Amino acid sequence: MSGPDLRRAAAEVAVGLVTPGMRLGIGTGSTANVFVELLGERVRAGLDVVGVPTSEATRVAAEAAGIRLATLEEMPELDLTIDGADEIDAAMRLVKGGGGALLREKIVAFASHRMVVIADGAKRVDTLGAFPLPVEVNAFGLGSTRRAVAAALRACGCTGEIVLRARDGAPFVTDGGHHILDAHLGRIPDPEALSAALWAVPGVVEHGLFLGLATGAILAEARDGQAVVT
Ligand code: ABF
Repeated sequence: MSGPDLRRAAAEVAVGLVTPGMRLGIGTGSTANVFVELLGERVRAGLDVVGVPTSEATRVAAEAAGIRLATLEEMPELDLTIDGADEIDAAMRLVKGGGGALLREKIVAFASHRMVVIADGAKRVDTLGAFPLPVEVNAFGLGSTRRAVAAALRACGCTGEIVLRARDGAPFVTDGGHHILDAHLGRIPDPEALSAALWAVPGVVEHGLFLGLATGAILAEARDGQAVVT
């Protein structure tokens, strides 16, 4: 049972949560892309929903799938968001942002009555932090912000390398025009404290700790060659 099979199994269950007339937040990443594909099939078969994409990449994919889209300005309250994650713990606290869409993902999740994570069961962790924590920062004063982020991490008992995310040899630029610092922490003993400490740093736009946002999770794992979804 491969990763793509598991992602599809989780996405298939998530599509089953979608009912006619729903206002949907549509996530970003490889699992969310499968959800978009499957939702597009339901839409082309007559399902009437409206989606708000969490990234330009998802907007393009959803448009190609024939899914009717709106902006959060047009539709500020959503019924359900389906999105991936990089890590999820037992309290459904998440690390997200590996795909660089964390700002819009968090705004959309916050605007939703329900947020359901879809992922390969391998994303389940006991303690967050093995996946580098993305911190979205304003390009202005980047060097100073990076020092302040490092101090905030240390104050929360976190240490590790902070890497400016790059793509094609240049700093990665998010849909919102910002950069991302990836903090290789190993473990995050107190996500709530770290979230607050990062938000206190001027120049930090958002970070990849999603706390108190996920209301459900659909995780697919391989057992005896079959995908088991929990
Ligand atoms: C997105 O899903 C990102 O926040 C995250 O990096 C990504 C990971 O999921 P997948 O493994 O499905 O690509 O929401």
